[in-house]
Amino acid sequence: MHILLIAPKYHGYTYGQNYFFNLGIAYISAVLKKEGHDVSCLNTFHIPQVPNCLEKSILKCVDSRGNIDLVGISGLSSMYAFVSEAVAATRRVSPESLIAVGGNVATTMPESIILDLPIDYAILGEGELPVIELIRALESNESFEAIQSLAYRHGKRVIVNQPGSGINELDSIPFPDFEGFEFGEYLKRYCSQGHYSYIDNPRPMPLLMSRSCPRHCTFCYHPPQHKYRQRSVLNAITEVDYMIDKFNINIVEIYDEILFTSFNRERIFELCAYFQERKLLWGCQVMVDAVDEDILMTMKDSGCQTVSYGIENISPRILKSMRKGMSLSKITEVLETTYKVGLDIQGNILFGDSEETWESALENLSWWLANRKYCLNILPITLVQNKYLNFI
Ligand code: B12
Ligand code: SF4
Repeated sequence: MHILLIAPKYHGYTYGQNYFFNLGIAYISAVLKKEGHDVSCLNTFHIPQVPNCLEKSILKCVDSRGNIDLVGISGLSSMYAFVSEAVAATRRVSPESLIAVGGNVATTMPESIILDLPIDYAILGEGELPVIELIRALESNESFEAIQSLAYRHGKRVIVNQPGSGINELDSIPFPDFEGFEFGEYLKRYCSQGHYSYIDNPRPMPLLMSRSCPRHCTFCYHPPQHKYRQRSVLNAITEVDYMIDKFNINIVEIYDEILFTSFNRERIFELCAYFQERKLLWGCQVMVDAVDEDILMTMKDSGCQTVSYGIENISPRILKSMRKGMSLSKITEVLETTYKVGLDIQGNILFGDSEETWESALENLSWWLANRKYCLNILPITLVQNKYLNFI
């Protein structure tokens, strides 16, 4: 089957800037190529901003292939406008192509996206298995009934099948298709800009070591049926070794929501030893209760530059309401230690929890002001349409 995959650019992106590589659709491309499909990829971050640029780029892909059977578009909920534009452009230049939308924009609102946009399918949650099964069903003219995590039109109705649980064995998934989405072009943007000013010729790669999260903070979205799963360290470092050989990468940006937890810390020591040996710089996100001074020093010595913490609030009442499972004393202890060890800190203070009061908001602001040295962001919580939040 001839497939075109479209990686979205996020709102506010200016052509030429560096950006965060879209791993999700690169994983989809890798499994489709492994299955023997003919896959074209369009990385919309690389499209110059000229009139009708998206449509012209899609047309170019369609023309170069003769025809495209299925167009797959990815997006977060915040990228709805982009997805809508990409769907309209696809319908104009290739009216016969089937269109499937994946990513959180589809996962969180499958019915509305199918009813509102002229698309054929929405893929919910992790897309590797459902997209392969969808294509098999299309090729053999079979029904879609048994395909988990698929939503589709049926007359005027939308059928949303049972959600699947994702892939259990993460090591079995092929490495993301970096080349397909012009990874060399992605790297060029980092070399010409000051994002990693402390290093000559920065060449970062994104890496995903786990999927989902063992926690259930109220404001954070995960498809409920996806459990927390981890790749083996060996599998992940094999991917990094490949990227060093292929693209000479020297920075690893770990996209995991939490790289390790208080119950699997041994991984971090293994990983640190590897980063140190390969002289790589790296950064990650963790919860404050997973680290201590020993771990932070090992991380620093191994090339870690930045640790991003899920802090979110300092009021015990709001932390409880958010289900963060953290205490202010642990937060302050870990921030102080991280600062002392010399790691850059990232983190947010969120406003707008359902229990928020003027008093708690002011309490947070005063704390934030008194702790400006940690450079934490202050952000509102944004609500999106999400029926799955009911599960919490
Ligand atoms: C890295 C990251 C970013 C990067 C950009 C990522 C990118 N280029 O896509 C940056 C830092 C820019 C970012 C920004 C934001 N992010 Co963010 N981010 C992540 C993070 C940590 C990892 C993303 C990732 O690589 N996941 C791993 C891949 C494998 O999963 P995936 O992308 O979902 O892809 C799978 C499926 O969705 C599906 N799929 C995806 N695309 C397609 C396409 C097709 C055709 C098919 C069939 C299937 C398919 O299959 C993929 C493989 O299984 C996730 C959390 C997470 N672990 O997912 C949050 C997450 C995606 N972010 C989130 C949010 C809220 C934001 C912000 C809105 C935050 C803010 N308030 O500013 C902004 C939005 C930016 C914008 N302007 O639109 C939410 C999204 C919620 C939602 N409903 O969309 C998440 C899920 C965090 C959370 N748990 O709440 N983010
Ligand atoms: S905020 Fe962080 S710890 Fe909480 S559920 Fe989301 S990823 Fe997990």
